Amino acid sequence: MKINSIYYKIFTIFLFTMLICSCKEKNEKITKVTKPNIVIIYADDLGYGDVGAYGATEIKTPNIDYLANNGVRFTSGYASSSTCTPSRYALLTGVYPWRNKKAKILPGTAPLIIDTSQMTIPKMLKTKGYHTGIVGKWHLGLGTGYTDWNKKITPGPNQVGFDDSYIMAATQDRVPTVYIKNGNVVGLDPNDPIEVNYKKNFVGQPTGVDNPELLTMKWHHGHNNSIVNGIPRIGFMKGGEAAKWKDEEMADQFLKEAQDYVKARKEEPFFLYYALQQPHVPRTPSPRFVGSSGMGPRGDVIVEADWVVGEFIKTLEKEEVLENTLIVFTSDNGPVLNDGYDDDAVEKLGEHKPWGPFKGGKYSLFEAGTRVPFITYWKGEIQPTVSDALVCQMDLLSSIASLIGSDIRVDDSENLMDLFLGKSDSGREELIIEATSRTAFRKGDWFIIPPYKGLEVNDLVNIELGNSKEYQLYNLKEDIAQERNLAKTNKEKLAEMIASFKAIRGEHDDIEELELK
Ligand code: NG6
Ligand code: CA
Repeated sequence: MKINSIYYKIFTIFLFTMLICSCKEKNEKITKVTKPNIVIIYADDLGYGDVGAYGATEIKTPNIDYLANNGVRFTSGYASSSTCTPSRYALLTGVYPWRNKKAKILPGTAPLIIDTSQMTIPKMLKTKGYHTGIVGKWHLGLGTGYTDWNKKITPGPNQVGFDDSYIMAATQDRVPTVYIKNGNVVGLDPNDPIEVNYKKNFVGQPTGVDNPELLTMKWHHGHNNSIVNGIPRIGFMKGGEAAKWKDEEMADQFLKEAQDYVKARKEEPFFLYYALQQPHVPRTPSPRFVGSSGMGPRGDVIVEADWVVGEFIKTLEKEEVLENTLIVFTSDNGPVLNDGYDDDAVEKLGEHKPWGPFKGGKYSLFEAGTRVPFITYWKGEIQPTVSDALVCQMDLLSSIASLIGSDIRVDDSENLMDLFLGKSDSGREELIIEATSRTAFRKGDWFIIPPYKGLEVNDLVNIELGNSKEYQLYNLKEDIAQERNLAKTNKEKLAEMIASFKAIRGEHDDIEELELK
């Protein structure tokens, strides 16, 4: 009898423990859904057609494909602009880039273009207890006008919402060619100060024009100022020898920083904006990837970027946070082959079509300029889906806010969280896209480009820019390649589109596109 009652007691305690455990699990599940980690992996100049899951057959991107095939693969996912700075501005602030006149391709010396009082994704996340970090390309300006690179560089990412930052200031082809961690140049020798000037060279410093014998990579257009690691850049730089990055190690360096960030912050909800530098010029794959694509450096750095994505996901898995992390993978603008260096991108392209089924590319108002790979992945939460709904990177701010229970919303940024989670198929009704200070408009399946005076084709990069003296009207459902301008035959639709476009954009002057020299 006594023994029986002991057994009975033990059994009751066991039942209780089980009950408590299952409740705890439930609670954890609830926490999981409301406070996932958020990671945005942002490629630079990666085209719609550069990714296997989006139709590439000549180049292999198994890791990005994994995300696409096990998450939501958007076929109408847009960057806000066909160049970098405006797209990044819109991604982080949720505001159309054409509302900010400073949101244009910036030199490395440009001041910060995000107002420090402005809402951003990381700021919004911080109100809900997130830790926030950025690793990779910034290109949104630093400082207030004159930057002393030898002192703390501020304001920058840390003043617009990032707790931790490890960045390159602008682009891989622009000086200063150094990493900046939380406002300080990494590895700077105080006895060898850095000076940067975008207008004139420093006395006695070699340049791409004067010293072709020092070059390991040849410039084609632009890119003939200071030489760093044998590569001629945009802008002049002096000093900072010990701090200069090694181009071939950049992918590994950013990956390591991103992995370290996850390891350091895995206990708290975190946001990581991981801004890859590939496949922007100069294309400098690690020796491990040289020849990996058979397509020359552009293909090789895409293979490298895909590898980086795979390694990063492995880290999330190893640190046991993959199932609690929403990953967004996308690109800041469409593809370009020759963007200023002779690197065989054109010559070794073969059958590969970086622009996918679309017309145009980087700098263009046509679809390939802004329609990019756009993937959301969340292990265990998102079911594999393909969505044709219209979405834009600008929508992430309000959408993520709604996911984590924040009331913060920004007008231009639509809350499409259900769509991002694969639980809805309704997206935006309309979207204005930008390309080097010009704008165009999509509503439903229709797309208009107002008349612009600039070149129709930029011969240097060999890209159709979308300029025409006449209005252009396309039906994207029937004419994905934008070959049939219906402006003259469907005047009613044209008038309707112009009215809807103006209702958002307002009256504005036509601005001529930037000149690539
Ligand atoms: C252009 C550069 C191009 C690239 C681009 C910015 C020249 C001739 N071309 O001005 O190489 O750097 O700016 O690219 O200098 S982006 O992806 O950051 O927008
Ligand atoms: Ca870019």
